[in-house]
Amino acid sequence: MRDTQRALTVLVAALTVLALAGCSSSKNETTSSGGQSGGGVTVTTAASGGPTVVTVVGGEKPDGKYYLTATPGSVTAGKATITFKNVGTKVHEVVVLTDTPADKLKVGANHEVSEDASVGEDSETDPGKTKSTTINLPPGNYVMVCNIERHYEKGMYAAFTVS
Ligand SMILES: [Cu+2]
Repeated sequence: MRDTQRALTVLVAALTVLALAGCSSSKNETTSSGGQSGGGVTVTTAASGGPTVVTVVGGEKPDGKYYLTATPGSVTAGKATITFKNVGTKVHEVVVLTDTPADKLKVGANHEVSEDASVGEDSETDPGKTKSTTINLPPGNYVMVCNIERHYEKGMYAAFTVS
């Protein structure tokens, strides 16, 4: 019986730590919201008013091509957190451009595309690493590219729509 009580005490302590950790991390994400009255722990997620989360995954394929995927590929206008996961073995990045169409961007002599139309980016990200940026996106057609030399030419881009 004593062992059970001790186990329960440990469990309650662990849950308290988790609740405190959740509380402090949610504070960073709720700076612009009014918050809820009535006490208790308020956890803000993308589903309850935070930025829309777009997960971008990029890497290399066995055939020598590179790829970039954005999920979801279409969001509503407003703040969006663009989280880039580099699942490849080379350094990659994501630049969000208003240039379109996605597969017809002009490639310069340096084998990169112009970033004049950039609205934000997760710059050079090491293999296995993740970077995030939160940007405000007006409605329009966008393209996400990895603008490291020759990567766009190898297929590292994804069309993206904001409505
Ligand atoms: Cu790349």
